[in-house]
Amino acid sequence: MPSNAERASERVWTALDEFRIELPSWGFSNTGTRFGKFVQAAAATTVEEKFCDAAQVHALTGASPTVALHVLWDLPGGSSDVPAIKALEKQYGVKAGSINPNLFQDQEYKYGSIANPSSDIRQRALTHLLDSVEIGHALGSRDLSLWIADGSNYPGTQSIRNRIGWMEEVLATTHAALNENQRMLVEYKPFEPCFYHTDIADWGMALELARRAGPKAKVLVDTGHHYQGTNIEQIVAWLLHLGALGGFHFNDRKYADDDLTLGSIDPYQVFRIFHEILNASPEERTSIAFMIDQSHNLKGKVKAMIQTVVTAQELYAKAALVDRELLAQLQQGCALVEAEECFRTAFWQDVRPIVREWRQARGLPADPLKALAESGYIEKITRERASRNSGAAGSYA
Ligand code: PSV
Ligand code: MN
Repeated sequence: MPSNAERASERVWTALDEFRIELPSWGFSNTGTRFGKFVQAAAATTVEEKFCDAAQVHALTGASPTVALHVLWDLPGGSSDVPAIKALEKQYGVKAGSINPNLFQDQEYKYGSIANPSSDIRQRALTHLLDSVEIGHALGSRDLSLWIADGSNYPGTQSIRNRIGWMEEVLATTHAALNENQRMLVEYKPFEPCFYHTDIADWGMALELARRAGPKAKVLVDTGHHYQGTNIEQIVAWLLHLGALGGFHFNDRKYADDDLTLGSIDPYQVFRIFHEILNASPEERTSIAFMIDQSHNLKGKVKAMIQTVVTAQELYAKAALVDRELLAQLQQGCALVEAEECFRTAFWQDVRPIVREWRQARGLPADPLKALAESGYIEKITRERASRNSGAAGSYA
């Protein structure tokens, strides 16, 4: 009979073997705050460089074989750019992941995209969504990931009700264009860029819109898109219960949508979310898209991405340590302190030695950040890219 420790370690290895987290292409390029941009000499300025950086993260962590693409940032030519992306997939060994339409940056979208009062502008947004479905189909990508930035800034200036109906129409038409292997993920966010009302502000609105669009539409939870104190793991449990959890955009936050490194502020919250996921069946789990949505303004981008993947793996491993059978008994008996201790003991355990062992057994570097530093990759891309990132300040290596 295996001991408790052996069983726990087996659970961790299985969890690490199944854990995959997608990288955001936009996490490798120069991005900033509303007030300015700190340009980094090593930042990617082409989609090829983004694939190259993502491949480096995957080579060192073994957990990130796909890259999320934002259509207008990565495929400005639309479907005609698909062959170039396929060539990059082959060259770098990482695949295109979720396809993210851009419905937020064009001047036409000042008053909204799919919820804009103008039917011409809604049509323009729909055309972009249908092009994005086509791109996803051509790339064999499963998820069309929608973030709708629509909303208003001043009370009384828009009909909230009319806008619901307009969104329903566009989402239903987009859903009808999906092929049998495609899904639509609907992301929500309470505010920003709009500061009075956002058309898809919370998981209830996202869920209802997804349901009305059709069975291939699911909800996407971005951990940075909640009000302070929201119990995100409860939302996750509900969405799992309803078969409506499509995926995550992981990041951490202290105040709003801060794009801080996953687990840097509240690792216990990520652990609690992963615990809910590990309670789900293996089939349910594999249908959940784990994605990182962080864009670092100050940290070196490749380094920050590796740090994030490693943190995610460690927190997933901790959640796998929970003795779920024992916990269920303790919950049933309302043994409050014992149940909480059973849960917390897993969180407090240092899983780094076990994760290191797993990496070595899988032919990966024991310490991916150290391996990055020793590889010379950052120095190489800094040399190659510096001239295109003129004005870069400081050292981010
Ligand atoms: C919006 O804040 C968001 O979370 C959406 O997922 C976008 O795709 C992403 O950030 C772009 O940075
Ligand atoms: Mn997001």
